Amino acid sequence: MTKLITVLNGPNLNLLGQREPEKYGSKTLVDVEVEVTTLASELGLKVLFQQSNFEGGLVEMIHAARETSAGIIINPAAYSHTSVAVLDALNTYDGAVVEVHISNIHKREEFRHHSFVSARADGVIAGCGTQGYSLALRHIATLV
Ligand code: CA2
Repeated sequence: MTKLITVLNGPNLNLLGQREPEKYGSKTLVDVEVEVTTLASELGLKVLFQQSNFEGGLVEMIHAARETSAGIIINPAAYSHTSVAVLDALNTYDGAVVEVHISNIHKREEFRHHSFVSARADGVIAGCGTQGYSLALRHIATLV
């Protein structure tokens, strides 16, 4: 059976491509979804692409992935730097986890340098723009 990869996006990423293109590029989240879904079919995978502006929403999407998905690609956005709840949810998940940041969080403000999620992630991609999602999918394909 075709394996499913859940791709989760945190707060404000629904505005991708509409503001701050110098930081996050000009592609919308729908553009990224199309790109990742096309690549997934080339790799023999399926993708469920989701976004939430709420911490609890992300936690519930991670719980759902426990039953459905061989891997999670997650850009927790600002919750990367604050959320023990998202980390705890990922720690209940047995599959592969790859964390993505569009920008290079290590080149930005000090408060962005630490991600709680990285303690669980099998891989972390930062600073490769929205292409990071496709890179994450290629990597997760080798893990699942
Ligand atoms: O670089 C990333 O992908 C981030 O996860 C993006 C987060 C930021 O808080 C992290 O430190 C790094 C911010 C997402 C905000 O998304 C926007 C998209 C378009 C316009 C405005 C915000």
